[in-house]
Amino acid sequence: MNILLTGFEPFGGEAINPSWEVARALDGQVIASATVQARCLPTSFGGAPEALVRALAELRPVLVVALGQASGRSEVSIERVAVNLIDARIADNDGQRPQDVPVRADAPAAYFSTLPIKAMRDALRAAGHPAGLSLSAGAFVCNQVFYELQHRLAGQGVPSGFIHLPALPEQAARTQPTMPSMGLAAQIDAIRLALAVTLAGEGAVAARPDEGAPTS
Ligand code: PCA
Repeated sequence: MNILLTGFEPFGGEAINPSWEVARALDGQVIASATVQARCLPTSFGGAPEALVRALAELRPVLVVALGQASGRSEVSIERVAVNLIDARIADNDGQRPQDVPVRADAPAAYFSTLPIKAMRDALRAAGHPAGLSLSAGAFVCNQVFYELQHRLAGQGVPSGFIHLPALPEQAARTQPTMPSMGLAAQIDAIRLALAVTLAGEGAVAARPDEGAPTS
C-alpha cells in the first residue's frame, strides 16, 4: 500500500520549499502498513498536474496528501476546498502568470477535501503543533494541484487533500524576520501524524493481516 505525499520545488525566488523538505524526509516511512512515496512537483501550471497524474497512475495510492508552502501562515493549514480558478499573483517557475481562467473547463466550481480534516487538526493540536482549517488554498499552483487531485479521485474512495505549511525559520530570517515560521522537525512530525490519523480512521491498521487476531 502506498501513500502519495507530494511537495513542490522552490518558487518565487526562494532556494528551499518546506513542502518538499517534509515530503522527502518522510519518503519510505511506513505508517499503518502503508509506505510513504514522496514526489516533487514542479511549481508550474504547465507541469504540475501532469506530474501528479503520473504519480497517481504509477503508485495507485490508498491516501494522497499534497503539501505546499504558504508564507505568512503561522500554522499547519489544512485546506477544506479546492476552487476551479487560476489567478496567479506571481509568475510560476516557467514565467507563466495565467489569470482568471478555470483549472478545468466544464468541471465543478469546487471540490472539498476528503481527508478527516477536523480529526487531523485536533490531533495536531493535541500533539503541540499549531494547526487550523483553511477555506482557501489560493489561486496559484497549489490550488490547481489540489483541484486536479480531487477531480481525478472523485468517487474513488481514496482520501485526498492539501495541507499548506508555514515558512521555515531560515526563510523568515532571510526575507522578513517577523514572518511566522515553523521548524522543519515540527513540520515533519505534524505531517507524519496527519497521515497516521487518516489511515487510523480508514481502518488501515485494523486491516493489517498480521493484526487480525485480538490480543486480549
Ligand atoms: N506554494 C504555492 C505553489 C507552490 C508552493 O509550495 C501555492 O501556494 O500555490
